[in-house]
Amino acid sequence: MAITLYWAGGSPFAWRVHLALEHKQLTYESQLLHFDKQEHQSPQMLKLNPRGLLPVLKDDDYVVFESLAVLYYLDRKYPEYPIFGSSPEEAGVIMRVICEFQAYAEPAIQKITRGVFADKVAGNVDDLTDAMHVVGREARTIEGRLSKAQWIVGTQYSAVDMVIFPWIQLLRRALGKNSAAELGARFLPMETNYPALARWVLRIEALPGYARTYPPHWQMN
Ligand SMILES: N[C@@H](CCC(=O)N[C@@H](CS)C(=O)NCC(=O)O)C(=O)O
Repeated sequence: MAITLYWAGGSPFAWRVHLALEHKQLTYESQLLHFDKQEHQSPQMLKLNPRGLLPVLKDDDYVVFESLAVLYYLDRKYPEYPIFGSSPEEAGVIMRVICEFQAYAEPAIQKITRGVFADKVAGNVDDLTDAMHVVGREARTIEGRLSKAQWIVGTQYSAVDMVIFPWIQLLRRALGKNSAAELGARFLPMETNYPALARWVLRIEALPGYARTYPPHWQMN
């Protein structure tokens, strides 16, 4: 077995795969690519994923992309430290909560983070405020789950935690910018507004191997 993960720092899709590899204690080669140098669009990468998107995972000769498919592959191929639960019922709930998050929360978070990082808050306040309402509603549901348990579904850290966590980190980073102060006023500080979610973030940050998944350029600022 020789696993290679092609990823980019700060990509929430790549981050979830990184968290899964660490949780499963797999040995893998980490290939950090840089979007600003268009490394994800090189002929070699386009051969692996014609869409030119990251993450891509290669395991010997097998190539898989689309982050959720990668998580699923890893769990089927390396069942130790399962990430899709310990029963069909639990797997169903994990997948359901992932699907709900991807359908309802992810587009809103993406809109907000893109707007903030592109410095386009001022021109899009109404749109971004609407997106924040959606995020608030979804975050309250997750807060409800985490106020009764340590992990989002079941009693173990699972794929649903790995899917949602990077988006929360990205959102916090975006809302922490001065230009987003008003937009983020009901979300930050998370310790006050979403205390169970804040404790869950700390729990994941304390996991072994977490530092290897952390976006390298975030360490600088
Ligand atoms: N649905 C894909 C989304 C992957 C994706 O959008 N990746 C972004 C990084 S967050 C990317 O590679 N963007 C490069 C580009 O758009 O050129 C997945 O789950 O893997």
